[in-house]
Amino acid sequence: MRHFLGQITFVLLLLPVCSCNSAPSAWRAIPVSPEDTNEQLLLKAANALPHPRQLQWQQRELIGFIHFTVNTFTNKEWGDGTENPSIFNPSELDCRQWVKVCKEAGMKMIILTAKHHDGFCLWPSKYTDHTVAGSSWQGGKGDVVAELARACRDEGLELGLYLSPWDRHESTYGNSPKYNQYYINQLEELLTQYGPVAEVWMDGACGEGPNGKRQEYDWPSYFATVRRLQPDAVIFNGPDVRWVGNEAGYARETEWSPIGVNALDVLEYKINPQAKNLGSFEAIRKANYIVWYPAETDVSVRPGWFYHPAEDDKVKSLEKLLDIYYSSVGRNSLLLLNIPPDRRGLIHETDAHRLRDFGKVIRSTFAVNLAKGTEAWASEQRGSLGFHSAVKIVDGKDDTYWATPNGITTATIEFNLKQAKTFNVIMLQEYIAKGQHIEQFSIEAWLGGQWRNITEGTTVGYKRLLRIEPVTTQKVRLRIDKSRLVITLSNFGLFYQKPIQEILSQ
Ligand code: FUL
Repeated sequence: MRHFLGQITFVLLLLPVCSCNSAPSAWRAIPVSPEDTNEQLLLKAANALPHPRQLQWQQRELIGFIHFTVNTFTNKEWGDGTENPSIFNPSELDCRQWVKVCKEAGMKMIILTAKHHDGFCLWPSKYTDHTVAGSSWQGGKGDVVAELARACRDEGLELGLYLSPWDRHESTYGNSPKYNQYYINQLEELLTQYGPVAEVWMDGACGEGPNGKRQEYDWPSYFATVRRLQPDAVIFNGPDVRWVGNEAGYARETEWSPIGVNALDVLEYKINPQAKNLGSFEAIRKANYIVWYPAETDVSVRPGWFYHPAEDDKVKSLEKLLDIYYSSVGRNSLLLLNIPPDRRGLIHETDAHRLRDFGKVIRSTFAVNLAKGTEAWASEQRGSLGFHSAVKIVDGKDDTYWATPNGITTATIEFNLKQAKTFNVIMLQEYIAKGQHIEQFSIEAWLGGQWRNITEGTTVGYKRLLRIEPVTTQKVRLRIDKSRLVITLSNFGLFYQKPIQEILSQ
């Protein structure tokens, strides 16, 4: 994922909003003014809210990425578009095996490279002959997108599609209006023939066409096509979801979803996805608008995005995958983990095994929340009827939450676990339907007759996970030391991750 453009969809209460009617959807952003006081600015950031489709996307947490094309057969990472389609010939392609592997890992969706930069289409697009129809696989009658869509539907997974705008085969590439129409035609095929599509992945890579001209992508029309045909789909590198800024699998320690941007017109609207902090006070002070723009973290289980036999012994270790999970899902991001099928059209045994183990460890770790149903007292709570009391964060429900009254931005909650319990993973979740607010928190345990700090962090957002050395205690205290406008939390969790070998031997 490289060059980056994006824009935002938004819902906002009580504050001035900029609604851009020419944009592909109900699309709102909060204008920032140089006259805003610091308090006004933070209030604006606190009032940035996710669109329902962004909320739904975030709740998927972990999704699978499948890179598969002619590169799998030429052993390349980027094909140049001159490949003969006949080389695409997986001997045992089985999308049900991909789905099984992804499900065992705990994934909720699979995104397939329907077309990568080489321009080869995994479905029989009628706009080019550079497709599976020209391949030897299934005598040219096959359709990988259809097979995966069916397998996902049968197993209850959602489908996402990657359609690379950069196309090194198509002769109209570089002839901007013609190629834009070609790209839209292909989007239309993919978004009308395969049932619901939950995410459209638009890579920002852009090279020169055969005429030596650079292609000017018509992003607004691309986005409008997705909205028209699949209104519930999120667009990656578009209005809904941003790239986290690296391909290593790590979100920032401080990862905000409300961020500052400088322009809303998609052709001008640029953020630096690698910037250290996009949502800090300093970042939004410099911006022209504040928008809800959450991060997706993409990484491959192998060094490459595509399958290469030489990487069979370079599949990431279970410990590394767990570290990535805690540093992406556990840092207010969504993890998009790539598992490339091999030349048989199957996910290699090593990768499949690793993902099964990964799923086992995650399921085992989060099976029992030791804080669930415990006694909890908050120093502050909104209202007197108990709708937002402290127990709401240990009731095991995602749609109930503890909140402080407006303007109360520090608070503590004390939990009595009734008997000493041992935990080494802590989870916090803000109720992000109401925004992302927490800037600093710490956790204390009652140890040796006094409160001792056991860990601390900055942002929380949809989910924050912290791994610590095992602590055994009966009482835990959560301190929210700094927040914007108000505090909300929907869940608090204490978990114990057993030694990995113990989990795997069960
Ligand atoms: C990049 C592409 O160039 C890579 O090949 C891969 O698809 C990655 C996910 O995005 O921009």
